[in-house]
Amino acid sequence: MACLKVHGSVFSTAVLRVITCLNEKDLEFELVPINMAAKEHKKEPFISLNPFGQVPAFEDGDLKLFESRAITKYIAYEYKEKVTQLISMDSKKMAILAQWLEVEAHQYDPAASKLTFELVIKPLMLGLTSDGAVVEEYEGKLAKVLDVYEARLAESKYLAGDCFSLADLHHLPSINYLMGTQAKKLFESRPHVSAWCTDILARPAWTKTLAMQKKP
Ligand SMILES: N[C@@H](CCC(=O)N[C@@H](CS)C(=O)NCC(=O)O)C(=O)O
Repeated sequence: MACLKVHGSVFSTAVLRVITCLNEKDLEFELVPINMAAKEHKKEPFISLNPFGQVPAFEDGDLKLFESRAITKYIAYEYKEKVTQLISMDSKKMAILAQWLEVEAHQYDPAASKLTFELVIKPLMLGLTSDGAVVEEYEGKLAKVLDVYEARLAESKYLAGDCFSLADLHHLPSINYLMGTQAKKLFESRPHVSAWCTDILARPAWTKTLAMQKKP
């Protein structure tokens, strides 16, 4: 039995972020499924792992964590020697990487998550209708963020520099969902953003993560 455990649903963007990081590191882990429709994430035993009642929760032996970005940072440092290097040991390079981690969390994700909810979760998972006004508002917000990304990616292959890093990885779940919606135009109309999306979505670790959604 693997000592690394991820508790959550493979349809959650935050859970997919953690699983992709584990796959980049080629680490074995156990997925402990949480039935969100049955509100298992709001009850014991899950609530003892994350008192905020949100997936994912993570265990590495005695260490118990929640918040997907904290979990991926832990994995990237703890298993830094394994396979893909997702962080930098150089303080200046790490500062740039950390800057783009913050951009993803505080500039990109609020717009991308709202659009994922309106365009994917509401119509496909909850059987609800998307709110057109909200979609228009958040497409505008995401477009502004992606204008900054387009300029950055014109000078640098990946967000933090020449190599794929945690800063790129954190975007994968929402980009993947949004590419199946009308919001894909925001990514595809910006050539450098489009090339970056194609590149990171083709990573074997991401393919392996997506395959977990197809398992019965
Ligand atoms: N900042 C948290 C967000 C986690 C989060 O929003 N999880 C969602 C699924 S993607 C969830 O559990 N939603 C159910 C709820 O909030 O009740 C993280 O990155 O782990």
